[in-house]
Amino acid sequence: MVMAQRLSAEARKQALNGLNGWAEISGRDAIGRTFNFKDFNEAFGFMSRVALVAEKNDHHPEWRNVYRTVEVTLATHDAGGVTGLDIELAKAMNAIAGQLGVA
Ligand code: H2B
Repeated sequence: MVMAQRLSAEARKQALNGLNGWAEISGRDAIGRTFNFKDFNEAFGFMSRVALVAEKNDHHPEWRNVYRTVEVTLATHDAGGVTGLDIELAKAMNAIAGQLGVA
């Protein structure tokens, strides 16, 4: 599969530099971000839009929604770590959040 190679620590760090809000998850080869929206409607709208991207790319987030916050963890389970697929999904999530007014 394309881009399903685990990123080295260095490549991961590099990719995170360009990804507002994302950081390494401690104790696990994964990245995470918590998004804070205006209300539940926007949080769920975000999740709906991201779900379409996830299905299209066959690459899915681990996430938890509490009212207006969405806590996301991204890893490629097949690869046992962070791959380019996670970086692409993180970028797409930032773009969608941006459309909803969340930097
Ligand atoms: N999502 C994530 N995050 N990691 C995977 O390894 C993964 C996935 N694998 N979505 C896909 C689905 C795989 O299970 C299917 C069969 O393509």
